Amino acid sequence: MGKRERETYPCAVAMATLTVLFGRLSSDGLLPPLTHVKLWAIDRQCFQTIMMRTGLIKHNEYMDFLKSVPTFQSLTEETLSKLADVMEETHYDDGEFIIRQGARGDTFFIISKGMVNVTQTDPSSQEPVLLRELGRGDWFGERALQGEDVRTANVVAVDSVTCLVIDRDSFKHLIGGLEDVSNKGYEDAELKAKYEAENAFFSSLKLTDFNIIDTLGVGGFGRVELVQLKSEEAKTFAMKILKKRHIVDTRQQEHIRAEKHIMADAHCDFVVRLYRTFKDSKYLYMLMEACLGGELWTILRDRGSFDDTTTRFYTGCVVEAFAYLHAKGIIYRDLKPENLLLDSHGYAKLVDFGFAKKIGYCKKTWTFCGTPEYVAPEIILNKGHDVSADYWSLGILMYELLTGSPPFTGPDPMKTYNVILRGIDMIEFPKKVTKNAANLIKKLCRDNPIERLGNLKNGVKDIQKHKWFEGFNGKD
Ligand code: 6J7
Repeated sequence: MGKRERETYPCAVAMATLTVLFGRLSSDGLLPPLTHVKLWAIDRQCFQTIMMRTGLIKHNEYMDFLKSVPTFQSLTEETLSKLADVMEETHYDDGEFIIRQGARGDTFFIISKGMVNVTQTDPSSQEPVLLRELGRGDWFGERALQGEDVRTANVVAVDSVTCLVIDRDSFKHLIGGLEDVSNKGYEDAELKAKYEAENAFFSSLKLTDFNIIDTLGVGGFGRVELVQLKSEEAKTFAMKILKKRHIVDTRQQEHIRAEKHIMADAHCDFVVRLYRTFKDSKYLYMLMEACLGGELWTILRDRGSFDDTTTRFYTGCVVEAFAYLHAKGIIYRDLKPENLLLDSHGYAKLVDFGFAKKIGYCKKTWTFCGTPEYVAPEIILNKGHDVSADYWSLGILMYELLTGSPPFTGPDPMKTYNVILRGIDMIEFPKKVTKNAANLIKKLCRDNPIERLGNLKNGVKDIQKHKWFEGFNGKD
């Protein structure tokens, strides 16, 4: 009987139209009714069913959302379910303070919609300094729960914002112990101030403040010059000079814009810094960090291939760069030895962000891009791709560094794509590729993106903890 009722639930919502004469109470008795009122009434059982269903739908929504946030992907279903039970959805309007620096705090927040600005009051000027912007999937408020109850920064809603709020007890029992949460390191205010001072310095410069010392490279896009500051000759940079005409002819406007925004915002030791851009009537100029070790590609070409240790070192640099970019919701999409520059200490850094895109967490994108030999099967098949396409290309890079050429090649891109679609298991690995290296490459180059290492529940840590990286400390 109960089951039948549940099955026919939408029709069984027993509603009745009632016409009621309401009386109004006053201190000295019942007043005459204001108007005739028409009501829809729902009986207790239907009401409870609706409430239960709504609750279940919300619960599932929260579970799906939590699963999409990298930090919480290591939690068990049971813990996620408990979290979804205790979370309270709270809405904030544009400009509203969600957290105020110095106030006492008892709650932890996960953003499910909108953006917030995190600011901190500068001790000297007492002005708020913008530390960072956070969006959907980001979280905050852990510091007061770990330390002395006091909020260490302001968090202010930009537009309308929805947060899922968790109380202190649930935070402590369910997520406080997560490594990401307990060891969250921030680009602290000091570093932020350093970048701001740096920005102010570079903003004050003009093109005429530089001398050209040498040409680092020339291509169809334009050229890259090694430049120095006239006022401080020890300060050298790489100035990429792009022909505006070429950008328009090759429809690169969007790519250049993405490159500029993503690189300018990337403060990672494994990503080439972009300090500022200039323009004149003919050219765009990108003032970048000079990496005088040149392209990894040139060294690979001269040496033929690298040994296990060298490959591990360069691969480790790329893993760090990807960990940084992916944590910001950015996919890179153009990994290859040509796009890795070596700095004066020999570290490899990613450059050329023309195909990079901010997609956010657990979102996909569909633009076909990349270098044929490095393109993941889901890109070829136009199934939509995400950060896992970068991990595919990491496997290809490892193979190319170890052997001198990528595993999937053909006389033209179409043939290369056909070979890629046959899969990594069709490739015979040369003997010099060690068992552990081959194992990692195969795990990175799984056809199915959801089975790829780097894209599983422990994220990039699975790669860093793989046997091939054992004993690697980034200084070999
Ligand atoms: Br997000 C974020 N970035 C920072 C930062 O650079 N410094 C500090 N102190 N806090 C930062 N936050 C978050 C962090 O979760 O802002 C929250 C303010 O409240 C802070 O936790 P809280 O001190 O509880």
